[in-house]
Amino acid sequence: ETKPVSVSNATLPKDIDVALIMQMSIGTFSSQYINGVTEQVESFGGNVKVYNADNDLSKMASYVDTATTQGVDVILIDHGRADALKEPVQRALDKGIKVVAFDNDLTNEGVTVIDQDDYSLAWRSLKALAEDLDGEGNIVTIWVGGFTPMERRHTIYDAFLKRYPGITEVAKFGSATNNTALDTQSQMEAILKKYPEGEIDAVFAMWDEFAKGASRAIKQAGRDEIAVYGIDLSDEDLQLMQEDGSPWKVTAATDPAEIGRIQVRYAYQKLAGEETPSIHSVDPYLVDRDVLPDEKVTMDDLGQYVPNWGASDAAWSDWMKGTD
Ligand code: SR1
Repeated sequence: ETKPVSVSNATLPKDIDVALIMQMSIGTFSSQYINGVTEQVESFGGNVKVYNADNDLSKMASYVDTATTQGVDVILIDHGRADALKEPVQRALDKGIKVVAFDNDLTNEGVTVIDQDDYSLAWRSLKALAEDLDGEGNIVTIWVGGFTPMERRHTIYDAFLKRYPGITEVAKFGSATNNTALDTQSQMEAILKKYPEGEIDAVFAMWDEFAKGASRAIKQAGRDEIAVYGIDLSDEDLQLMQEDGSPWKVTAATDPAEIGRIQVRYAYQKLAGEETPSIHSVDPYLVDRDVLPDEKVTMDDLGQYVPNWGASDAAWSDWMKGTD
């Protein structure tokens, strides 16, 4: 049994245990997101245990039950789908555990679900692509189904193809594997052989692991007529975008570490008995390589070049800032 402890005017359980249950942990988005979660929990006091379900939804569901049986205070869920998770999540809620989810379609009452406004993410990147092509050209699209954010991005992609009838999809592929970037690179190499110079104008990559693989294949093949329009951003992605002759021109993104921090803040607001919303969409920004300086930048410096980029003021309570 944990005893309550006062943090300024907020009363929280003592020794807060947080279970972060992830559908998968692939690539730099996931690692920066985990850093954000860990850093925010540690700053408030608490311990995080990370469970990686290796893309197995039934394993993910049983991790939720394991955390519930262990009596953690908070369960944070990353990806996953309601069809697999709604029942174990309800068991956690019934036991009084606070649940905050990211990137899924859970609707259990009491759960806050945050996302990156995937419609907006996809539209911003696609609109830049359409304008750069002046509404006409051939594109390759890299996407994988079955993930809530990907399905939402695809809804906008369908609308985009209707809105810009002069833009034609010549190829589409993608899969989430343990080596997504590398596997994408090999598949993109095959596509480049199939469609010689002049037959592809741009690539729309709906995940940074896809954008990395496509960019490396295009650069190695010397196909500098092809530009990549992506989604997501990490320190590694920024380096790639800033390389000389990088095909990766534009990306639409939020800061994955900040997503993790917001998710934790909502959980701690719940622990403190505060009101929290059912949904929260974090606003994404468009990052064009042209706004970046010659010297290397990191995610922490990006606010100097992308207006409004940086720490969000979402889900902050006065007690968290020590101002109540
Ligand atoms: C397979 S889903 C990958 C996406 O999850 C997060 O929403 C990131 O934005 C990434 O693109």
